[in-house]
Amino acid sequence: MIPNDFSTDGNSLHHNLGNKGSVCTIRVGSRSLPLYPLVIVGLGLLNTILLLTAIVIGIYCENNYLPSLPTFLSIGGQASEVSAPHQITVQALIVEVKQLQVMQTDAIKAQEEAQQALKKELMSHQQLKLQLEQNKTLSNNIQRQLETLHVEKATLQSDTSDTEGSCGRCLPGWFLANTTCYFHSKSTSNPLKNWHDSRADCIRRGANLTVIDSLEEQLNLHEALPRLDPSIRPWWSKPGGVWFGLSDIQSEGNWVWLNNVTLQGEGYWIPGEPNDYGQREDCAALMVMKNPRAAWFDADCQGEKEWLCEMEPN
Ligand SMILES: *[C@@H]1O[C@H](CO)[C@@H](O)[C@H](O)[C@H]1NC(C)=O
Ligand SMILES: *[C@@H]1O[C@H](CO)[C@@H](O)[C@H](O)[C@H]1NC(C)=O
Ligand SMILES: *[C@@H]1O[C@H](CO)[C@@H](O)[C@H](O)[C@H]1NC(C)=O
Ligand SMILES: *[C@@H]1O[C@H](CO)[C@@H](O)[C@H](O)[C@H]1NC(C)=O
Ligand SMILES: [Ca+2]
Repeated sequence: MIPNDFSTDGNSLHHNLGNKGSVCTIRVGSRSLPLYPLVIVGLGLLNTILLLTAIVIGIYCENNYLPSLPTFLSIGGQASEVSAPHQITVQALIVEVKQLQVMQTDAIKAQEEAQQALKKELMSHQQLKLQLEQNKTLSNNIQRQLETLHVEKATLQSDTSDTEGSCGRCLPGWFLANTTCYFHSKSTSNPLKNWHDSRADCIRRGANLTVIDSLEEQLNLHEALPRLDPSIRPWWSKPGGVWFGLSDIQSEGNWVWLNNVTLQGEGYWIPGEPNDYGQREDCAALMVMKNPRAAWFDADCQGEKEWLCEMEPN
């Protein structure tokens, strides 16, 4: 009878508390969690009180009934009737103590589980924090790299525009104007040459005397030449001007470019030019005048001057 009572009541209570415990475990990190220690302490105290009570009653009962044991043995049925209320009380108390012990164990288990879950949460939270920091650092690094690249790009762009002006796409000693490379023989570093020798020199350099195909080219050259050599002599001084690839050697007054294309339009002659002065001026030279549209004159092809070669860029 007694063991049966123990197991049934104990189980039912265990189930109840188990459910309660699992409910609390699910709500990890909620406000209800800090109540556990109080509950456990309360249960522990109650447990102890009940245990003490049970012991006291037990001792009391034993003392009470030990002397009357012979009576109990001799009388039999009568003794059982007398002892029954006390025995039931003790048994009930023992059962209750056991139930409380089970409850306490369950509560401790639930608390441990909750603590473990909390620890796990904290760990994953910390990991996330770490990852976030790493990502921040990474994105900062990328941002810095991007800025460095922007600076490098700007530097390269300015470098490119610098080299384009000199040796980037043209040979050393040549200069780029718009899309063409030019060589200007400066009187200081090159002896002056007549038109034919100038032409030969350009060919030797893998180029030609300059053919001015458009107003843009004329303007570009006019702008570039003074910057390269501000000391270009006035056209009337001897020997002045710069040979380029235009002549009327084949037929007087019929100005033809080196590529056998006849001069289209008026050209950019200085007023009064070409005048075939002395009837021996069949080659064209250019000057850097105030007006870039009035910069050419004809001169004796045997006269020695600077010259201007042109070549497509690499
Ligand atoms: C960090 O970056 C990775 C990929 O770049 C991403 O999958 C992850 O969610 C990020 N973590 C945080 C905390 O932002
Ligand atoms: C540059 O050259 C191109 C092609 O030769 C020409 O179309 C353009 O007008 C030129 N621009 C200047 C500013 O000279
Ligand atoms: C020189 O001129 C000729 C004739 O116009 C042409 O065929 C040749 O390609 C030119 N050379 C250069 C380097 O421009
Ligand atoms: C130009 O014409 C002359 C004579 O007609 C010829 O000798 C020369 O080869 C031609 N040049 C070009 C580049 O076509
Ligand atoms: Ca040209």
